[in-house]
Amino acid sequence: MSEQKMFKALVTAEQRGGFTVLYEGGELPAVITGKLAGEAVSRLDYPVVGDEVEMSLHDGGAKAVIHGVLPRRTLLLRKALDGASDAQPVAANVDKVFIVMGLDGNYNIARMERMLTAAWDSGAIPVVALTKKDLCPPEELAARLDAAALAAPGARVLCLSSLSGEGVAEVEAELAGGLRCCFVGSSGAGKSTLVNRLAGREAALTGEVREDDSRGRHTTTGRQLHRLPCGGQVIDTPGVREFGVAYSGEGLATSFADIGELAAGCRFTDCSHSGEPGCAVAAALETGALEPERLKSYHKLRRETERQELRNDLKKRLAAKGRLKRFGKLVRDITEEKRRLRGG
Ligand SMILES: Nc1nc2c(ncn2[C@@H]2O[C@H](COP(=O)(O)OP(=O)(O)OP(=O)(O)O)[C@@H](O)[C@H]2O)c(=O)[nH]1
Ligand SMILES: [Mg+2]
Ligand SMILES: [Zn+2]
Repeated sequence: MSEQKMFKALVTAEQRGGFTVLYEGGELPAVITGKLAGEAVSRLDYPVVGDEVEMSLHDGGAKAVIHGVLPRRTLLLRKALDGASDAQPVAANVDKVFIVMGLDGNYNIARMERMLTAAWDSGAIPVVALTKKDLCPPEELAARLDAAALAAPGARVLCLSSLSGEGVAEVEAELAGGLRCCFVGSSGAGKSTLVNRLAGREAALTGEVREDDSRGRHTTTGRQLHRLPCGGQVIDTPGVREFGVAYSGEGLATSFADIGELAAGCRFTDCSHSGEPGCAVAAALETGALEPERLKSYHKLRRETERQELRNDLKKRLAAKGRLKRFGKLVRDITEEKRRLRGG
C-alpha cells in the first residue's frame, strides 16, 4: 500500500458516530480509522471537539479520515453519564471554560462550584458568566453576584444579558487575541443564546425553558465549535444536570482556595474541619466569614474526589493485575510449547 498523505485538521463538531473537521477554511465530515477505534483503551483516546488531529483526505477531498489525536494542551472532563467510572472528555485545547448560569431560576451555587472544580482541573482558566440579568429582580442582583463571587475564588465573574446585549462585550474581551473557550452549564442556562449573540447570527438552536421551574429542554444535543466575528472561538455544549466529580484533588484545592487559606490557621495540619479543636474554618463559620453552605459543598466534593481517586487507583491495580495474568499465561504457553516440541 502506498504511503498516505497526512494533514492536520481541527475537530469542530461531534455527532453520533461522526465528526466534522476544519481544514483549509472548510468543514468536512470525518470518521476515525478502525485502528484508532480498535486501539482505544478509554474514551480519552477518541477525538473530541477542539482536538487537533492527523487526517487523510478521501472522495476527492470531500471526506476526512482521522488517524490520530495530537497532544492536548488542556482537557475538560466530566463524569461519565452511564455510571461508568471512566471520565468523559468534553472539549480539548480550550483557553477558558465559561461556567454559564442564569440569574433566574437556573441560579445554583452548588452546581457552579462543581463545574468550577472541573474547570480548574482542565488546565484552562475558568470564568463565570451569569446570564439573564434582565430576568433577575433588581433587589436580588447584588446578593446573587456576591454569592457567586465568594464561591468562585480566583475566577472572574461576569454579569450579562443576551437579550439586551448588556455585558456581552466583556465576554468578547475575555477572548481577545483569538482565544478559544467552551460553554458549560445546565440546560436552559442560556449558553446557545449567548453563542448566537456573540456570533451575530442564529448559529445555534435555542429553546424555551419550562415556566414552572426555569429548567431547559436539552435543546443542544452535540458539541459544536463556532468561530466568532471577534476572532475568538466558542464550543457550545449540551446542558448537563450534574457535572459529576471526575477530577483530582488539585482542582478542588483551587476552587476552594478560600477554605484552604483558612485551613492554614487550623491547629492540626491535617484538620478535616469537622469539629477538631482549634479549627480556623469552624471559627470562620462562627464569625460569618464563611457560609455554612460553602463548607458543606467542600465536604461533599472532597468525599466524591476521594472516592474517585480510590476508584482510579483500584482500576490501575486491577489493570496491572490483568497484565500480570496475561504475562503469566504467556509464560505457561511457551513452556507448554517447548515441552511439546521436546516431545515431553
Ligand atoms: N430574558 C432572557 N432570556 C434568555 C437570556 N439568555 C437566554 N435566554 C432564554 O433562555 C432559554 C434557554 O436558552 P438556551 O440558550 O437555549 O439555553 P442552553 O443553555 O443553550 O440550553 P441547552 O442547549 O438545553 O443546554 C431561551 O428561551 C432563551 O431565549 C437572557 O439573557 N435574557
Ligand atoms: Mg444550547
Ligand atoms: Zn480545620
